[in-house]
Amino acid sequence: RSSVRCEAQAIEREVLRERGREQDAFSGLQQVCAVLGTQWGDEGKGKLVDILAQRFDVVARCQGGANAGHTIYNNEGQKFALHLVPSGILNEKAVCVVGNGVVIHLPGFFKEIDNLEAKGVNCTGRLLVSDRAHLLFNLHQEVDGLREVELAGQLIGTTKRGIGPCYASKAIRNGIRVGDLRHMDTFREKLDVLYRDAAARFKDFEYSAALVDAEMEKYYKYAERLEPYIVDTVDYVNNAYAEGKRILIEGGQATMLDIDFGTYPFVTSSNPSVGGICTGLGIAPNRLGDIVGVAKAYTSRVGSGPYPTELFGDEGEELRKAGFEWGTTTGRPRRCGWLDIVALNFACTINGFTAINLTKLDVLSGLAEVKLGVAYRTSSGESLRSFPSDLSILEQVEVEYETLEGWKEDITNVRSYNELPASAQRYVERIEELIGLPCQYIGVGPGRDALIVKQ
Ligand code: 2SA
Ligand code: GDP
Ligand code: MG
Repeated sequence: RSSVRCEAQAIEREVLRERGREQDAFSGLQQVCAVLGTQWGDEGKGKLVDILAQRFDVVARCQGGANAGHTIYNNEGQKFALHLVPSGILNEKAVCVVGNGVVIHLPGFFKEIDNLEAKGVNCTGRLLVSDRAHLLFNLHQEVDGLREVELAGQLIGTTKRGIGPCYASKAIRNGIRVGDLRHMDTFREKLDVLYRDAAARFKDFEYSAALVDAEMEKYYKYAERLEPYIVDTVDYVNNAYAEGKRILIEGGQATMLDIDFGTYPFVTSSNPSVGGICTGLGIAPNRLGDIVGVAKAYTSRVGSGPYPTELFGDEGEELRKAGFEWGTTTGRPRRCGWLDIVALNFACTINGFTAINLTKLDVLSGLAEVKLGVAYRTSSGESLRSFPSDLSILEQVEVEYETLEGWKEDITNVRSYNELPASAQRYVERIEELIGLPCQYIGVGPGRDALIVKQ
């Protein structure tokens, strides 16, 4: 039976691929495609998802929450900063799914919907929320802030959106899920447990019955408003798959911020790497087709934690300004540095990328030289083959760089690979050699059309 099913799936893939090839350069993509961050976030995942969404029926988020900030532009150049709503929302035909692995702050979610609708983007009937997703309350955000105060000099530099505390509630099995909004008779009791836990842990956390009551008042209304959005998304997504619909998955954050594989503890509290798709959406691993890793042509990081190829002073500032590297959610300046091949190779190993989207290549224009961090050396001179888990080693590694010639030309209007300056092509091809994967998509500007598809 399973071999018949495999055969049917292979035929289906071939049919879809063929159908796709007739349409455009992107449609060689398989039925299920994921777009994941390879570095420390903000690689430009949102832009690729927005572009690809035009060729997909379902666009789904599987992890993280409103810590994500995905900036996209419509054809008129109007800007949208999305946090919980998937970046497929501008494409009217796509149904957007917020999967079970996402943590949802309802006031923020409704505000995002209201803002979108005010800009003429219809969300009704095309935005679905998993009944299994966990609710993130204001109290989680408050606890996030209190934890950071406590960590003082060693703070994580979180977005203070309550992400860690909400996933902690989930893991400790105190969490309240979207589906619980259908049982308001027991909701107050559950919410009260969360409040009491926070109050027992933090002396500055304010707790009273009146505060819980006030929150309950809001949640009665939220429950009513959310009802039309709530579905069993595991069932929905898998049915869509069975009907041959095309599914695009949008990662939030990135592999180096993964709670298991990132620079722990300076990480987020979810799995932004490939495993998070299976646990956060209920899609089986053998259904994943293309897995596109999004890598900025340099690197950035917002928040604390080791960052071997970081540039300081004027050099870092120059990249920040050229790439407009300020947080989409918090407005914080992002730390900037050279592309880190050791970290990128690590992300390739973990995620099994089928292709890379190299973004913001245009930002490097005008530099006399560009550098690639190709290896790490420890203080004892040992060359490291893999990204170290030990932060005390990582903090002290010396990075070996390869220096390549830069290019002066503005490349923002280039749309075909052959028209890129020769040294920009050499930069891309050297990256491909070092990671053993094609940079199939190359970003040369923030707009939808500013993308080179390498044939
Ligand atoms: P959190 O809030 O618990 O997830 O923070 C933990 C670490 O994860 C980092 N993190 C991010 N890094 C880059 N971009 C993110 N999204 C926003 C954006 C960030 C912003 O798109 O710009 O606006 O500041 C994001 N979300 C989480 C965070 O910096 C911590 O290092
Ligand atoms: P995400 O979190 O990975 O979706 O990335 P963000 O949206 O937080 O940050 C990426 C920023 O770079 C956004 O402001 C995008 O509009 C912008 N961007 C994306 N791709 C490109 C590109 O190829 N060139 C330039 N100059 N900007 C880009
Ligand atoms: Mg971002």
